Amino acid sequence: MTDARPPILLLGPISPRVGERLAAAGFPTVRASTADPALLPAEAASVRGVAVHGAAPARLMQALPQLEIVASFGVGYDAVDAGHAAKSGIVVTHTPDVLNEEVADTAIALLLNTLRELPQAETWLRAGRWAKEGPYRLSPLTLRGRTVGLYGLGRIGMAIARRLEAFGVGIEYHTRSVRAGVPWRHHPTLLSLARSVDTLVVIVPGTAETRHSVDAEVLEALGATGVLVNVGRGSTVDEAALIDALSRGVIAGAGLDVFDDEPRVPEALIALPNVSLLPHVGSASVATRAAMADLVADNLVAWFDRGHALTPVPETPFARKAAG
Ligand code: NAP
Ligand code: 8YV
Repeated sequence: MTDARPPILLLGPISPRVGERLAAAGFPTVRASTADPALLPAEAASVRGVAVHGAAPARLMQALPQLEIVASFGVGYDAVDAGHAAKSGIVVTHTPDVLNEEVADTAIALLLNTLRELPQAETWLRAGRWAKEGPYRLSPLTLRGRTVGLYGLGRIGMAIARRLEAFGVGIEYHTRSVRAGVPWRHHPTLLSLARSVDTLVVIVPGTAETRHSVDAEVLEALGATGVLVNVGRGSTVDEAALIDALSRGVIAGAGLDVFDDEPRVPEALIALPNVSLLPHVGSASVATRAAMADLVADNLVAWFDRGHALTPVPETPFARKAAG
């Protein structure tokens, strides 16, 4: 199935490793900084594959007449129009599994930072306040005795749950379908989960169904000692409702790695003392990002060499038609 290597478009701030891997495999590459069709290079007409970090909307795919595959950097592909790709016979790939453990580590770190105020304690030391004023305050919150509700129990949710088991806390979860072979209590609704736990960890994809599903009612159900951690997508949480709940003591704290309008984070959120905020670093180690870059490149190579992608998204389970 190997034929002349087609040009691949590298789109957005994608890891240089993707381009290096493709060049080593003999693929010519062209670059574009955004998905704006007006800014595509002249070679766009012959591009058959895209490697993208960020958005790949329908208008981009429509502007690439020979496009066969969009290889997205990241497991969440909410910024890629997979519905349009499916209708157009274009395969979309993502990078599942290779980042599970890194993101789960980040989720646990964020949970502990939020509860135990560890970033604030370090700032206290660095500012010389330990020596001048004495120890940092005792954290009002602790992980001890908590029950954690996982909103999402897929690849990453399972890696988080396995870690939480070792921490000796209660675990319950909400997903649309019951996950076989796990001992934890399933809740058929998010509200039922929130009523039952005091700590909610969000690790669902950003979809129309999950959008703003963590709303005022869910936050209120967590209660006054409640803590929210979001490592999924910012769109899942109603940020205005969260800021209101944190400001009024409806819940006790929140740890957020993802936001509704990244990289813009509301000043009202930054100003709150009871939040721990990270700039979407769930998978952001050199090693894990390299594994993600390799999977992006491997998907493109497998598609053009062997006629099938390694990790297509469920909407586009296609094999490649013989090149015409
Ligand atoms: P996954 O294996 O597909 O798991 C998704 C889980 O969410 C499943 O348990 C699924 O169960 C559940 N789910 C999906 N839609 C739902 C809904 N409407 N209501 C309730 N549950 C729902 O995905 P993953 O690999 O674990 O990744 C999850 C997400 O994490 C990604 O899509 C991405 O957005 C985010 N992420 C963030 C970072 C970061 O840096 N912060 C890094 C990697 C990934 P059911 O299908 O049974 O409902
Ligand atoms: C990446 C992620 O940081 O894989 C995902 O879904 O959110 C992260 O691993 C992101 O895709 C690229 O910035």
